[in-house]
Amino acid sequence: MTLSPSKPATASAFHGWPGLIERYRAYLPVSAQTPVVTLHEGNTPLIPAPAIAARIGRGVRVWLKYDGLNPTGSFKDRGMTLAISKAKEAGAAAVICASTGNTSAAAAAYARRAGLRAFVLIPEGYVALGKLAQALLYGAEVIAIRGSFDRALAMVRELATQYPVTLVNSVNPYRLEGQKTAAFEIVEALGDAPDWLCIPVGNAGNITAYWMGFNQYHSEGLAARLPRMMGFEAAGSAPIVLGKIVEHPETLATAIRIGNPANWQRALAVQEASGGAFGAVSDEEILDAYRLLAAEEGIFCEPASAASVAGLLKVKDQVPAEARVVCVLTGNGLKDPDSAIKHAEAHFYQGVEPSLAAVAQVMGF
Ligand code: AN7
Repeated sequence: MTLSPSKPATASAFHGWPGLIERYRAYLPVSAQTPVVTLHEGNTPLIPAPAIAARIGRGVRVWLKYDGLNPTGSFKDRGMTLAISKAKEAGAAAVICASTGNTSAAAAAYARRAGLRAFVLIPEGYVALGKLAQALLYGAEVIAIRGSFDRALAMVRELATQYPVTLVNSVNPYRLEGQKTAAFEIVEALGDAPDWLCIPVGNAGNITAYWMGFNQYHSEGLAARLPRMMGFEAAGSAPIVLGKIVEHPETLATAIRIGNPANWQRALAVQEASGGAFGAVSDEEILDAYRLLAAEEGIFCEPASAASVAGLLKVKDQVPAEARVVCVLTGNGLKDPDSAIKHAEAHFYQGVEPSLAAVAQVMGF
């Protein structure tokens, strides 16, 4: 077998994935003047999930949109490539966000790549280790407040009106414009929209963005149908399900430990328009899905992401026979090593003698 000779490595000969803005330029609010700040995010795999499908039965097929494979390990990169490109185009010198962790990592990476300062406000003690590590190393200016994410978001909204900093939370419309591209990729992979889209909900930006994306492809004639949008909150942080602000949200899924979602009204509009529903999943249900995904599907996501699968399994009897279901896995499991080590039902034998006999004994031989 012969290999074809490699092409010269000039810029014009680049045939790799160009990142979201170049790929979906026709559907995004960019012009030739927009400086494209990209880490070649997007193009994440849609992976079949036979073990989850088997738990539902009745010919239901399930896929996982593994957005934890983005450059900073979460779906936030999709929104941040556009939000930072537009901030740079507008001449901003600094950006700011509140974050439960992933937004801060993405904002830091893209802002620093663009040469901008990145300020991030985080709830002290409630950001997973990997996310904090990223924000620090990417060079964000990290401000941990003795308060909740909701308080941090209220503060950055105010700070962005008083100081020369651009807000890059999901109230920035470019964030959702970028994030809608995940729906485009799903339609391209399946040849149409799925019947159900299951997704974790915190600020409800992503569920809003997916719905925008599915609708845009539908109106362009690129998708024949629209999915039911199924959003899942953590039970201890479930304001949309409860219909009221949660003052002291609690869940081990710290990414979605949010009591007053920024996109609450939009989320209700998505539910109504799609014939969808919101549900709450307990931390125990989240952990069961988290372990199932890793140990039976081979996919390591963070706890908040597993809420989509936990939610699907909770309402599995409502899934129509033969339906095609996509669960969104929003963040990589490596973000939160503490949760993995604490909650794995692992076979972990420590202090074993370095002899064949001792190891064989542990192996059960
Ligand atoms: C892994 O990083 O809000 O419903 O500040 O990190 O669009 O808020 C993260 C949210 C789901 C919820 N999964 O998405 C932040 C932040 C993961 C997340 C969500 C988040 P939205």
